[in-house]
Amino acid sequence: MTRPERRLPTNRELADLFQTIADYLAFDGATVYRVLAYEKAAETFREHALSVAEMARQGNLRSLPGIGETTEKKVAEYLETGTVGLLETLRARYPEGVLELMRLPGVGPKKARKLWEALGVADLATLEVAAEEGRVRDVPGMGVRTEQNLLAAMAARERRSGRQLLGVVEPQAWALVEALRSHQAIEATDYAGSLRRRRSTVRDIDLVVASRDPASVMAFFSARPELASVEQQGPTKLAARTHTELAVDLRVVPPESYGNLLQHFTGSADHNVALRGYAQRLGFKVSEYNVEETATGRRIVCRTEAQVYDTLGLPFIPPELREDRGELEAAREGRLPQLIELSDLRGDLHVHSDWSDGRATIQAMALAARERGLEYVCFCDHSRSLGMGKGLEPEQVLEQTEVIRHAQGEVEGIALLTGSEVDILADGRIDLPDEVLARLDFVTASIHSGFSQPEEQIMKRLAAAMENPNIHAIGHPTGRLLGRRDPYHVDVRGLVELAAKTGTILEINAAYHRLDLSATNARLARDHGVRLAINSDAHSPAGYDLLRFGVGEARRGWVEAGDVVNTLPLKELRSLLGHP
Ligand code: DGT
Ligand code: CA
Ligand code: ZN
Repeated sequence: MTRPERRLPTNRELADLFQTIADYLAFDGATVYRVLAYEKAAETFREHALSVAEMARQGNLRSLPGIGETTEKKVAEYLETGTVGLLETLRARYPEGVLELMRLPGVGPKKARKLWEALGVADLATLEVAAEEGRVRDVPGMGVRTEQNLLAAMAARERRSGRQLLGVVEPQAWALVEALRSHQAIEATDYAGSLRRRRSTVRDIDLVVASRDPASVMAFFSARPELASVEQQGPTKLAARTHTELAVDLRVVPPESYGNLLQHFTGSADHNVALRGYAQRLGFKVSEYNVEETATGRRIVCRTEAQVYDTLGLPFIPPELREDRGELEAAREGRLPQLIELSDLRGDLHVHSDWSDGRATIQAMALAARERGLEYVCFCDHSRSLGMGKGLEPEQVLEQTEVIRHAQGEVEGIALLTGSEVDILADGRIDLPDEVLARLDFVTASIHSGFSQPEEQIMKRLAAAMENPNIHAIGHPTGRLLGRRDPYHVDVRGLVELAAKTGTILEINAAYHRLDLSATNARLARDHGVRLAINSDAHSPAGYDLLRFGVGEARRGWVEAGDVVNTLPLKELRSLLGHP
């Protein structure tokens, strides 16, 4: 963010600078002695009570313990030029993201370097993909164990990193956007960043605004009651924090370059880097302000994002795809997916009622589904092992199917399907007898216990369910709870292959603390020809609102309507399920 002119760097800023140099040197293979010197300086700076920059200006830096001539020179260089040549050299050599790798427990400079060299892993995001795809285990000296430890460490880090759930942040972002839209000097405004890309967790709210009167926008926004504090404010930029501890960044530009700003701040950083590289090869320079034709210096400002891509000869790339996972190539070759939309969903195949742990009656859930424009809904209440007397015994399941048929007689305009979310027990048995399952329209099987079992046992359980001809789908297939619980030990590739072989549907559970399958796993599944279902797992009428999160996650996984069974008209769905 904007830093007031001529402000001296804080001690923390200098400490971070020296720590970064130390980390880079370690990654580069420098001597321990050299790395330690920078680390020691960082530590000293961080803890010193008076301004280190001020001391440096007065020539007193070497009075600090452990600070020698080299450090003194580097600080002077930074004060004078705003950077350090050594650091710039290292930055040119390695992406900064490799340093994140070294901060994972169990990953030192050597391992990080190996991951970078062998797999091109450049940051945590690419490491996560590599580990999820099972490529880390093939690096010499690493194995399945290492791969799992890395995934666990990344999940733990995500929990601590202050990222918040999309579903928690989105309503707050909407409230701010709506407030801005009510301001007469604002011509356009959106949230950008990871929120617009529909990442399941986000770090902050990035807001972009088109206006010819930034001063009045700033005055208006900084006084919003949602903001607990305004941390930095310039003529067109503002950084604030909400009462819920969310950071908010706001940027204002004139309407004619709104497309450039929106594109830039939607990111991801990886997508932007790739796009800039691509543009450069075409003779253009893309920035947050314009697209510049390098040869002529002509600057093209874009009112819309589509114009930014169009200037580069590309079709519009939906925000959910902008992660540098092949979207640029696909765009160039005219094979971007036709991503699924919320309106493509015709039904919901996983909702609960007050027969198990839901809070509303069958009738209420049916009417609410109809209100959302759905054509069918399937009641998948829990089987008996749910406990607390809430799961259904076999005879209750049959009784419920009668009640659903009766309810159907009283509700028009929506088809009510009978189903169950049956437990896959710890020993692989299914919690309801086959003759009961066979009488239901649609059966989802889920794991709700025995999460810490070894992979072999988990896979046996999943296989037992998928091979059962009465079971149509696996619910929340990896069991992850964002920020709270890692997936059970599931071999996702094996799961996907078996789903393809047995024709089992895999669910994208739309609850925003689940989003399971994840985008990466959903993409893997669709690439294997596995059919998906996007289900709300609603426990109340409001629960249908969750579907949009499932659709967002699916879009991030390149999923098209044709991959998702609950986009089918009921008749086609029924014949797919083997109940013509
Ligand atoms: P987050 O906040 O961690 O959930 O993820 P983002 O993607 O919202 O990241 P954020 O808020 O740091 O930055 C918003 C966007 O600004 C980002 O998606 C792309 C752009 N951006 C930020 N830093 C850089 C950068 O170093 N290079 C480029 N090319 N773009 C950047
Ligand atoms: Ca952000
Ligand atoms: Zn469940």
